[in-house]
Amino acid sequence: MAAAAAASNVLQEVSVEENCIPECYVWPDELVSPVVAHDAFGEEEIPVIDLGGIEEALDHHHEREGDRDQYSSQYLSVVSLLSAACENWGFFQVVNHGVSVELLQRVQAMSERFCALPLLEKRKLEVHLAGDRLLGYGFITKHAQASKRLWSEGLYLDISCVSSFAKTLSPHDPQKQHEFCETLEEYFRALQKLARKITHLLINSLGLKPGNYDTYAPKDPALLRMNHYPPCPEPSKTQGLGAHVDPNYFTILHQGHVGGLQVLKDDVWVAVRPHPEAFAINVGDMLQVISNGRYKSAKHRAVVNKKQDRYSLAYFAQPPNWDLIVTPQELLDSKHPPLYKPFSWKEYLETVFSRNNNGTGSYSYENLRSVLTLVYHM
Ligand SMILES: O=C(O)CCC(=O)C(=O)O
Repeated sequence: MAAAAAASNVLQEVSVEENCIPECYVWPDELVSPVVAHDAFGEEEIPVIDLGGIEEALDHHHEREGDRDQYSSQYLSVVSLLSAACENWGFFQVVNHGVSVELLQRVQAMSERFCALPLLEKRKLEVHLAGDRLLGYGFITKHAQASKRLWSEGLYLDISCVSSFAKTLSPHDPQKQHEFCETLEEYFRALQKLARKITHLLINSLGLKPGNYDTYAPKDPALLRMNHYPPCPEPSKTQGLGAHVDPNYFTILHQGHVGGLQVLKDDVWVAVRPHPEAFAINVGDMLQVISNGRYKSAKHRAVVNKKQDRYSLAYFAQPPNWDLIVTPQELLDSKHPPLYKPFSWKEYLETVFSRNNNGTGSYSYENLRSVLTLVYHM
């Protein structure tokens, strides 16, 4: 009963019966199976990489021009762990990443406060298309098959819309506006810094010239999505977020203390153990292209549970600002011919959106997972 009450409070559009979920949330068996519980952690886990102690190497990165003898063994060991994780998993967790626990707690608390608002309040930020991105609040339908809905709600935002969102939510309360802006802007800045660290490590791990960092820097502003997965009376019948790959460069996810993130590895769903002080990072399609398929854009999903609300924050680092996304020449030779046709980021997003829409307003799971392979593979 507690679960049902909480769910109806958040997924306010539907009235949830005591022990079952409405039909519109029940996904076809083949799209939820095999079901793996949110806390079914196995022996195999995604690699956890400690970023502590590599600041100095990162600060002087540009001076080293790829001369590996000049890096500490600690730095080189981080680079090789990251490279193996991106090749084998497309996913890894990082600890000692430089983002303070206090800030993580503040953003998490703000996300909880936002989700607890009445639906009408949240809908003041109704989701809309702004250039190449969605911004605002909505029930995410992106991954839904046919008319099936996801057991989640989300707020998309970037640093440029934070202050207008704050004014819309609390028009008569400057203090609340200030808190909202300060917390989120600080989070964006901290994550931008972390994204830069990760980019440096990626460049080095791929064997690209570190002096060219600016060429590979993610384009700002990044997109953030706050996800909320309310407790669900029948978690095995629905999905928080269906299986998908991320189209962007790479994603930095904070998942609080409740499990739910699962990664597909060798056709097996692996539950990612939550670590409130860590970030989970995954390769997106654009990094797969830049690495010429060496790094895998990993399929992942979010499952829900009966008892606990789950919150996550996904920071989507955008690809570098190139006219065409292509594998750099440095990584190509006769043994490594380019695997992907050149395309622009704008074109890629349009292809993803149009192929997934099917002209019906609903999205196809099959198409969603294979745009890179089906359309852009040589
Ligand atoms: O909440 C999670 O664990 C996954 C989030 C995610 O995959 C996304 O926002 O695209």
